[in-house]
Amino acid sequence: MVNTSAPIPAAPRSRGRSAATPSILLTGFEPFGGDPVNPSWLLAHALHGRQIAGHRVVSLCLPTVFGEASKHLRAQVLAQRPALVLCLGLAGGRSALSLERVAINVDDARIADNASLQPIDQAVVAGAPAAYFAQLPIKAMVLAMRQTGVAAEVSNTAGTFVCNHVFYALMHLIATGRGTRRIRGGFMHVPWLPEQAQANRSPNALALPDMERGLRAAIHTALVHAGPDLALPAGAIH
Ligand code: PCA
Repeated sequence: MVNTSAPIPAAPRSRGRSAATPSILLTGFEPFGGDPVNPSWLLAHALHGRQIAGHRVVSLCLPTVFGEASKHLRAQVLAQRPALVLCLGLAGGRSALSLERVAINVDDARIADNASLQPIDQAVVAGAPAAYFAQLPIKAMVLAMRQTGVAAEVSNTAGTFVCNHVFYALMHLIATGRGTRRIRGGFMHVPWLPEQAQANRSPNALALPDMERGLRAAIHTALVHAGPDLALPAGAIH
């Protein structure tokens, strides 16, 4: 596993005028599992083309399909060579923006994906490490999100469905790809929108503008935070 306490370098900045503007790849997912919309894509789409800390946001919608999603992500990362990749996904029922700490090498689908695939206990990448930590200052990002007034937390499981699959594939690509080691990557789950929560009889929701405000703060912090992550207690007892 990657050492989570290693200092995280500041994002590389372009020097001369001719250097291309550094970029961020921000992904969301298409709707799945009967939900008519996926707020993860609404959020990513809302930030497409924006500048954050001197970086241009490029947004990409991933299919909620095992294999296909990671293939699309890989192609875009290798073509774009962003400084930061942040993938977003919906976790209906959660009450806060959830920055994921760890991706695990398991696909175990409780429901079928959008191509009717339902892998059970398969490796995301055969023979690869059991897990990778996000390469982001997750505690500093959680604090920055909370300071905008939005509920935010560290999550210690991204599940075993397509989100974890994509997160793991991203971190494996960064760790093993050609010239990809300087790319920082991670994953954030987002709650239902209020109307989705209501339809699912859940009290847990966040409004899109609140999530967008938190997300922008999180991205900004990911880009400007240098050195070790903050030692903020944000773990879980169970
Ligand atoms: N959430 C699912 C997959 C796509 C999405 O937005 C998940 O948490 O795995």
